[in-house]
Amino acid sequence: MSNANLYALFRDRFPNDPNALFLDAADAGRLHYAEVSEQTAQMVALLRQLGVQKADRVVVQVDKSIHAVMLYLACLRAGAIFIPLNTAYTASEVGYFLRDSMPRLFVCASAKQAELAALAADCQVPKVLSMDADGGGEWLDQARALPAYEPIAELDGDDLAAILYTSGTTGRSKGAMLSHANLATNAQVLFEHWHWQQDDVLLHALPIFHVHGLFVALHCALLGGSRVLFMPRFDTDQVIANLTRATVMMGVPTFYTRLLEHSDFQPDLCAHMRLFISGSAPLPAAIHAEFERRSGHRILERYGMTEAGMITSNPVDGKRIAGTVGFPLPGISARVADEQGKVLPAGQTGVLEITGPNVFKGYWQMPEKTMQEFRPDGWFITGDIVTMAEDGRVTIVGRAKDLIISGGFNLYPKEIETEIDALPGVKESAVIGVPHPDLGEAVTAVVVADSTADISEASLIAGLQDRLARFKQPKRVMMVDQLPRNSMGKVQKNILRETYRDTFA
Ligand code: MLC
Ligand code: AMP
Repeated sequence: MSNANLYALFRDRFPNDPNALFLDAADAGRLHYAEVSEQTAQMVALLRQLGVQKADRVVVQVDKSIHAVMLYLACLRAGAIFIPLNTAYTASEVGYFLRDSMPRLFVCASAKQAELAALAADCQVPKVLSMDADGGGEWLDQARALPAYEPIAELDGDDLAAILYTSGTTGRSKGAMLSHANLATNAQVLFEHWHWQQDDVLLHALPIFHVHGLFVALHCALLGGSRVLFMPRFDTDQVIANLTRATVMMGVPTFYTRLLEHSDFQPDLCAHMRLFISGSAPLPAAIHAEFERRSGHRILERYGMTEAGMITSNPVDGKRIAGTVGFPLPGISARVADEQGKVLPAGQTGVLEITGPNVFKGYWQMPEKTMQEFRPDGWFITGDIVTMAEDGRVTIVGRAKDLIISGGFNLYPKEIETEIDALPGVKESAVIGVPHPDLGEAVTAVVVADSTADISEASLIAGLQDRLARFKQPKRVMMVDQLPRNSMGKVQKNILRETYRDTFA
């Protein structure tokens, strides 16, 4: 039987040409495909020296860089489980992930090492090494000093490749366990479905700690042996300056909104682009139309989630309809059901349920939680409210989960409410997503203070600094005397959303 290690699949597709470029990070360096094998083999040697074995977890919180991509590929190659963390997470958030995942190794930026190494020791993590985007840090120094370890770990498709944390309705983040086969099958389907070509050049401005930037974008390029214009973050000027060198761009809707706001964004920049892809959050139909007017391209919108990779996509050849997320990808079955799980006829609104080789292996050490999210017949309940037309085209109309999507990052109000409620002087709070022209939705907190407390919007936001990553902190806090509740005592968030809908207009 052939090796199901995802790295082996990529390696088989690397171009033979020794000059074939993989990552082009401009001033931050370039990496050829020929160098990937050598660099990852040295990193595998270091993983082995550190005692990282198959199925051991490696938690990584580092800035986006070529080296970070090599570390990811090295973990795949060694059969270790890669756990990327958002670089914005505070130490207290990182502590939760270390305790929960019990890694053998934690790799972090030098600037944070002193603080995080103490925390990691507290969490019984045996090894902490630093790695910096500019090539500094212990990880690279030590790896470069070692002879390469060439073998690729022999794995089964069900062996885990990564755990990606996704927040939950209860406020506790859950680690979605993704196998080598989950990632490989999804990558191959996207590669075919989006007609990926070897000479495609991908403009990559997404973070690499999420499904979108790490798997969807990089895996397509790796399967094609293609070149990637690898940017540290989304910077509108930089993206515009590089568009004429690219053929494919993947982004969250905020990328497209920001491009349209820039007066230099003109059709000639997009003349040889093949595909603009959007996902992770709803793309407003008005942006879709305006983008077509300004660029001549109809954005291809697709839909997915951490637990399942990509689920549906508009077609490359057929109609790309604004406001819809297209059809279930090949090999993935989808149905729409009511809350009890009764399957509904075409056209009716309900929760999307799916099954397929892309669906994850469950939440790390949360068997009950995993069971709740699957139907007895094995279908996964996405929590997205959709309609599916006769021909299978899916339109997302809402969410059954209390979730905010801000600039493509998912946030669960419960986690933010828990932190706000713990602040002195707060009686209770409700956190909602309010329409925002740049981010899609912006986190907004509605807070009731204790009768004697002297608290303000500014003092509350200041109180959250060390507790929540910046992107989770409310952009506005509204002080009220009481929260609207229904007869069951449940806070009526729909009323709050209506009341504050124009806050960022
Ligand atoms: C940054 N900030 C955010 C934010 N990003 N606040 C809310 N939501 C966000 N998404 C904070 C910053 O810390 C800063 O705080 C302030 O907001 C303004 O920052 P900015 O300079 O405007 O932000 P920027 O760095 O440009 O980032 C915005 C962004 C970025 C949209 C480019 O967030 C981004 O790249 N998002 C992509 C997320 C993504 O990859 N999602 C995929 C998930 S996978 P201050 O106050 O300190 O200045 C998934 C599955 C699927 O969902 O289907 O793909
Ligand atoms: P995450 O938990 O970060 O993986 O985000 C997954 C969620 O993002 C999905 O369950 C959807 O609610 C949302 N999402 C992803 N893509 C789209 C899209 N194209 N349109 C609307 N929502 C989307």
